[in-house]
Amino acid sequence: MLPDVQNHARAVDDIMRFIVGTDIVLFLIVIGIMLLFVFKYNKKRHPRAVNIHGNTTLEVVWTVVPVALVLFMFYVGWEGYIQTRVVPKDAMPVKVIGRQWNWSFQYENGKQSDTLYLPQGQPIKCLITSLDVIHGFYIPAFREKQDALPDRVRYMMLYPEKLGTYEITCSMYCGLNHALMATRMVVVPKDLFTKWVNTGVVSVPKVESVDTTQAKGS
Ligand SMILES: [Cu+2]
Repeated sequence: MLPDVQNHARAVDDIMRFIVGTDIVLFLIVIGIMLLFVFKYNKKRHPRAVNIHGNTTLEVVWTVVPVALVLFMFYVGWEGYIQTRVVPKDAMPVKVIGRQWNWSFQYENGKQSDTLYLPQGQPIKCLITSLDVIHGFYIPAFREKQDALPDRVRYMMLYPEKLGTYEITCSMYCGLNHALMATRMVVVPKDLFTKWVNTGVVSVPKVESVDTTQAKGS
């Protein structure tokens, strides 16, 4: 199955929830034990402090548990990351050009656009660069971000599985009008896209739903 953008976004969200959830649980355990010890070992109950030397079980537990947690976080994060790095053979290249202060897109046949129109279900390899300073090509709904560097080309994979309009912004402060450096990505049916990219005369219909932050499963 094509690793669609919903899957990738879900992978990012899942690992985020797992990390925050683990943090909350660990925080509560640490604070809980601290409060318990304040109560249990106060001066009234234990007037004389006693030193404890070595506890192998405890040391094994506090080494193995965090290592397992961190490895698991890495594994899930890596799995999500690799989805965005592997380039399928049928990926369609689209040049993404950042400049102060707008984005433009160039397709295989040379057609240019300031809105990123993409065919649904087609893996897209964005080839990202900049004409001046460093910008950041960022699509929040897809949970994907890649720096646009002058004189260099970086790539980013997109799997637009769901029709809709998505926000594109610049994530790297790049000067006076950085905040205005935004455009849209519009995912349209494949046949409409083919007509648009080849003739340019077919107007792509405005897609109703504006999905700026969420990439919900279909
Ligand atoms: Cu910018």
